[in-house]
Amino acid sequence: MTMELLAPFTAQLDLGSGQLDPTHKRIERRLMEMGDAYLEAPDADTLVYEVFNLQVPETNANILSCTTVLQPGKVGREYFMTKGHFHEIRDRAEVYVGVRGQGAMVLATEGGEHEVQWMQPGSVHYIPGGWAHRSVNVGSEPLAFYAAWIADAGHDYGSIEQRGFPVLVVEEDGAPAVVPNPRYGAA
Ligand code: S6P
Ligand code: ZN
Repeated sequence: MTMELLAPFTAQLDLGSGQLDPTHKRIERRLMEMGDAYLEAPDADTLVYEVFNLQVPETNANILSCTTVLQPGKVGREYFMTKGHFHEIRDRAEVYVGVRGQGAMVLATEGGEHEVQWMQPGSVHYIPGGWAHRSVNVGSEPLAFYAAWIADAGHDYGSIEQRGFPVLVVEEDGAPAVVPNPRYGAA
């Protein structure tokens, strides 16, 4: 079997800003392009998060990775969060490492099982195949984390746009609370 020999590389993760240098590709997500992700309609086109990617060929022999920097803020009672996704190839796993700030990772299976894990600097999270995942900034400073996953995984955003997650992370009396999502499963 022949294999493609790639050049090794090193990037620097800034533990303060969460940015990667060099960044091969940067993505930004603003409130208005997050569709109906929040219960309430956002009233401004605020920057919610940025993703700083290290690109490699998207095969199952490689590992893609990036950092995400998620700003603090809320829409109604819901904290700023990522869109959330399943991997297109469902069994592909992923690892997250908390770098800065305080967060919640909401996980759910297609069968409706769900779990919330708390993210902080140094927390390491294993996301097995079959679990959709969304990150939520429950603190007052940016939430930054590093993620690495099998490079052919792909992203299925449509399933989450249609069904949502079974639970939401909202502010209740000044602290994060996990509550049922009244719209879960609605087409
Ligand atoms: C990729 C990994 C993360 C997210 C990023 C943004 O598999 O889970 O890099 O892509 O945190 O979230 P989302 O849901 O908009 O892709
Ligand atoms: Zn992922």
